[in-house]
Amino acid sequence: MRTARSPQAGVALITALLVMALLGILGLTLSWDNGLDARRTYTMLFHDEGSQAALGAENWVGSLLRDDAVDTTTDHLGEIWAQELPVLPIESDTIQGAIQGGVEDLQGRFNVNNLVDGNGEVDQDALAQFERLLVALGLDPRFAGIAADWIDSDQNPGFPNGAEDPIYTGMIPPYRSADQRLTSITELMALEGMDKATYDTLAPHIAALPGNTGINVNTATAAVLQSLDEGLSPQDIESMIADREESGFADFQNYFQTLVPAEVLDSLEETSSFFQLKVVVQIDTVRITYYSVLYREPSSGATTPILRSFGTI
Ligand SMILES: [Ca+2]
Ligand SMILES: [Ca+2]
Repeated sequence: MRTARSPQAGVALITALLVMALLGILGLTLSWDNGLDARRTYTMLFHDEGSQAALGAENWVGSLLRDDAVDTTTDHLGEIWAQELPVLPIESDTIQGAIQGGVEDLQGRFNVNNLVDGNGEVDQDALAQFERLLVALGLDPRFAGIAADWIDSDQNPGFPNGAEDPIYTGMIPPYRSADQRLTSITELMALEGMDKATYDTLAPHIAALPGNTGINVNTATAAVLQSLDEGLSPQDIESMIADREESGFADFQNYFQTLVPAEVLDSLEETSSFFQLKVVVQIDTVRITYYSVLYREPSSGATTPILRSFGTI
């Protein structure tokens, strides 16, 4: 004889199934959270390891530059420090990755802080040189006057090209000019009329170094060489670059004597004190880009980082 199942048995079965389902979801959530936690921890660990590797590379480049100062009397693009660092593997029991990078001579560029003298007043020779650099790069030369106003200590707009606070405070959002030397060339993005394309074209040829600095003709970019005098033709620049190849100019003062005015000749050098290191470290999926401006003391060669940044200069 068949007996009817009790309704309580059905409820118990459904409850048991529900409990199983909930336990399943709970288990899945826990393992998902656990996976995320582990990933987060690894990322933090790899970021930390990557930063340490970048600082290690900075230290190594510092000793490379110090040795160079002790061993050589000039700085040129044929030297060891100027070569791109090959991709080096980072290998340990727990970490697999790679590190690569390079050093650039910042005195091969135009120092925008040369636009003002020690009193914060515009240096007319530097202003004219910056205009020539902009023209050499196919850019609007009026940015030279606008940059000079941004850096000079007064609030008198330069003529015909300039911009002081009345221009910037009228913008949305409003801001004010720096009226002091730059620590980063990225500040030029704030100049009146500046756009990304102009900035990107200009950036590889300029630097923001402390105080007034000379230009190293052995490492100067073609556009910076072109900016030394308006009489220089593109052919002159081609021959200059050919003549300095491998070991720099044999006698740069003699070479440039007839090519540039005396005040420009005075600002030329064949050694450098400011370098920019760029290091890229990749560990697992973590990628770190590290920039460091290095100052090398001329006599001892002791090299010190003066500005460090992650991600962008
Ligand atoms: Ca050297
Ligand atoms: Ca000003």
